[in-house]
Amino acid sequence: MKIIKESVPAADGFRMPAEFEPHEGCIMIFPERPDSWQYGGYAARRAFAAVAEAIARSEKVTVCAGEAQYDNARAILPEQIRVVEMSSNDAWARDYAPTFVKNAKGEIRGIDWGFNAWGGLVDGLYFPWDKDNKMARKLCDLLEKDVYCKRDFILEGGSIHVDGEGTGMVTESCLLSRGRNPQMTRDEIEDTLKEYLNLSRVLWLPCGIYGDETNEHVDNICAFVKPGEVVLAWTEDQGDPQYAMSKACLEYLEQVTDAAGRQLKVHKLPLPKPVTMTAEECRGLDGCWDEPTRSPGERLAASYVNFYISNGNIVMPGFGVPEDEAAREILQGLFPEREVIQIYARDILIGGGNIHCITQQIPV
Ligand code: KQY
Repeated sequence: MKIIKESVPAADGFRMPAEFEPHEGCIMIFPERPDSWQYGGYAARRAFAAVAEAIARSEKVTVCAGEAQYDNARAILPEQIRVVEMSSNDAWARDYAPTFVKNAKGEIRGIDWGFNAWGGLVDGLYFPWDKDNKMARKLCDLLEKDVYCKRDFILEGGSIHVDGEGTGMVTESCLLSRGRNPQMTRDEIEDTLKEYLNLSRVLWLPCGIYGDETNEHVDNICAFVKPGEVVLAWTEDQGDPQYAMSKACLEYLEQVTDAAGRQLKVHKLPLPKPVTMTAEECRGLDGCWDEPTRSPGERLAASYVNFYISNGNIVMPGFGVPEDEAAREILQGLFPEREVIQIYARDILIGGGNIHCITQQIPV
């Protein structure tokens, strides 16, 4: 594995493909930390395993497991899933597995961004994050891909979406947050995204999902379903603080064009009614000195937009609520060629993200 520091992907002819382009496979990490996952992570591991199994129906899945969970992972995951022992601080593959870029010859390289647990010592979510920060390079080594070193720029994979045709999408609340790259201007951040992902236009949504502790990653509020079309998390409840947030995003999306000059078609994807932590769930979480914890009644950042596009399926969350079915039908209509698989994902949501956050695609 070569570590590339002297050039950038766009200059070398590499671009980040859209998630709906073909995949070689998907990377996941097995959850275990007891302050993120209730009751020692038992239910979370079952939910992750269901996601891995659904994705493995149409692409190769690699699950990284720490030493303590390796045997369990190997025992409960189907045999076609590759399990490798790799240490991490938590289980958010989207955010610290490599972002992959591809050139016209079909060569794939990784990008190793800096990771500081969603805001470092300003408003990060745990300390330390050193093992997570090494995963991108370790995975590129495992997959025999050269890797661009961009550790001086803090970025998580969940904070970017691309259409594969030169358009990127981020949120201002996240990319301009004080805990990430406060020394950079908005233009400098945008130029970095353009150079590394090979974009000609970056769309800056103002915000994301209410209460999303990542400073509102884009992957929880809005996603491309094809070039020129997005799904946006939506609520009609004007009494919900999310209403103004989704409306601000809609108004922004209605007045921009993408890299190809298209006006975006926006599909609204209704959110579930607020999903909140129970006292029983809170009792199941270990504490972590000086770090935020959950409290009974706390609203979680539940959104159906946090789905994964695999080669053959859409793997989306369900929350065991009546709104699940309408959301499934909308996504099925938007992706007629891929069967939608809905997985009960409350135990992933409790950790602070969802199915998109725990997966990272490797393009073909
Ligand atoms: O990408 C994500 N949504 C990760 C959230 C991490 C939360 C840590 N508890």
